[in-house]
Amino acid sequence: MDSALSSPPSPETPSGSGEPAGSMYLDDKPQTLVKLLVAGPFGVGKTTFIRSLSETQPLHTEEVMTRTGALVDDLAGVRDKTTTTVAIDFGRLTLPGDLVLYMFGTPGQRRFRPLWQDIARGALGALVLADTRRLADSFEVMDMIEEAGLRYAVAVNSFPDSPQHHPDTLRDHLDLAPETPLVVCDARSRDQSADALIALVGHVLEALDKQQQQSQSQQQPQESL
Ligand SMILES: Nc1nc2c(ncn2[C@@H]2O[C@H](COP(=O)(O)OP(=O)(O)O)[C@@H](O)[C@H]2O)c(=O)[nH]1
Ligand SMILES: [Mg+2]
Repeated sequence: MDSALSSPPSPETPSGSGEPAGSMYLDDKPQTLVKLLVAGPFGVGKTTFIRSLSETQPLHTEEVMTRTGALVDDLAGVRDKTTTTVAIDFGRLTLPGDLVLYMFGTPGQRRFRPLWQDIARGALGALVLADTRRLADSFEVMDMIEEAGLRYAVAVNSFPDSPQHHPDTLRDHLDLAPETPLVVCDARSRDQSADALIALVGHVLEALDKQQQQSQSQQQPQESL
């Protein structure tokens, strides 16, 4: 799988040095650019996921969590977390076939809803991260995604003390439509994260294909008049 992906930036590559560093710059050839969201509740692994996959130095705005923040952001199951995402993560991944994915990590907290709606504009789909210790925490962001009419896939992140469930049980709990992909991954693993994102991209492309076929078959009778 890894060979299918372009390499992540080498740790020695200075960011912002002005040099064309590895795959930092896109080729001049025609490419399809796709905007995707990586969404989910606080501490579920969004920043980790984008860091694992991005071929460019990922951008992220994250703040050291204050005592006040600890009261607002639910720390259940994420006790060791000392930072909180107050805005977005951003990364880029090029897939074979010149598909360039722009990944936007979006906050799952209710108070960031207006920001979420702005970031969601123009996105083709979303990967929802979930943790089996607190699956319900992903419902809110799934609702926002459905309201926005975005296709999505769910990636259940494996944490050491997360209970494991059969995929059918997880689908049931999350109330997923049969066509919505569900994968289990460790966001720290590049390969597993790539598989999750590829499941989403496949799902989104298939849906777009169907839409295109439908609109073509609706247009055909009119054209023959
Ligand atoms: N075991 C395990 N730890 C993870 C995974 N994803 C993230 N983490 C850890 O969980 C913590 C929170 O992750 P982070 O990416 O900051 O969450 P975010 O708030 O959704 O951006 C970090 O300490 C990560 O190293 C995973 O899939 N498995
Ligand atoms: Mg984060």
